[in-house]
Amino acid sequence: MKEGQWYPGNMARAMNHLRQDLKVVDLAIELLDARIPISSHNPVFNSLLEDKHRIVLLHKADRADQQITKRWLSYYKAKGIAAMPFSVHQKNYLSQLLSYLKKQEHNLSPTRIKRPLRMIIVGIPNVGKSTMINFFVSKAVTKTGNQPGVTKGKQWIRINPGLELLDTPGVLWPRINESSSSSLAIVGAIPPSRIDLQAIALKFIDYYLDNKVAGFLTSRYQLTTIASAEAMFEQIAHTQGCLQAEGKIDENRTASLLLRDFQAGQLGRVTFEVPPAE
Ligand SMILES: Nc1nc2c(ncn2[C@@H]2O[C@H](COP(=O)(O)OP(=O)(O)OP(=O)(O)O)[C@@H](O)[C@H]2O)c(=O)[nH]1
Ligand SMILES: [Mg+2]
Repeated sequence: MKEGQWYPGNMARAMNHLRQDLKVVDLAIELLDARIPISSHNPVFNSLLEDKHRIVLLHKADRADQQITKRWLSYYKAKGIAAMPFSVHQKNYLSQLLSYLKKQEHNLSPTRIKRPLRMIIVGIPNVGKSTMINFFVSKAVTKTGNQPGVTKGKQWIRINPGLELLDTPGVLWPRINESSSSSLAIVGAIPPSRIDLQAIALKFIDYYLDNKVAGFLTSRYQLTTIASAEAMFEQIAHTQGCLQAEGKIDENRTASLLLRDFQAGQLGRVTFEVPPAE
């Protein structure tokens, strides 16, 4: 995959719109994927959100390794960045966020007279921005889906008379390095049509091997041994019947199956990126 290959014009336009929208909001919530907090952070946000009160949510925490999420929270705390875990499958995370917002209300925009607090939700494609907003209001007010690029334009949602949220399209940045692009592909932020599926699937198995969680793969796919990524990939093709007529393995089908199972939460709670050493 070439660097920057999937930075289409519509994303550049979305980024320009974000710049405009930021002028009218009091607070920005950046949704990161709790499994890849490094690769899911859009570096452009650093300058874009510089003057904004920012909260980082480690979203899809229900899919991440709990111990590593705790380490990430300590990391942000040490850096003075407000960060919380989040998941639409755990109500207590929402209460935690709401009570944090309540505490902040008075500090934010003291000049704000009798108008709702305005909050923008930003993040990479498919990280769960629209779903998170629906969870907030307990109904489907925004369109969601397990593919990047579902939200096409901005949408304001009134949560209550005191709070409005702005849903935005997911944005990536122009030159993503190779390691981040694999991570982004694994969690589904980059569409499969734009990636070398098999190469990503092998990297994915390597992650499991490096992080000593390959047991999730052996039990799901009835594998007999933990071996190299290539050997495991081949075994998975066989046990899952991803074969072509002459008995050759169907690499694309095997790779798609792996990524689909991972994205459906069938391959355990795994975090691929740990906080940088202090
Ligand atoms: N496991 C899990 N899945 C989630 C969570 N939140 C969202 N999802 C799933 O993530 C996928 C993407 O959700 P969306 O809300 O459409 O993502 P988005 O960030 O709005 O995506 P774009 O509009 O394309 O930028 C959907 O399949 C959701 O069901 C969560 O907390 N946990
Ligand atoms: Mg969306």
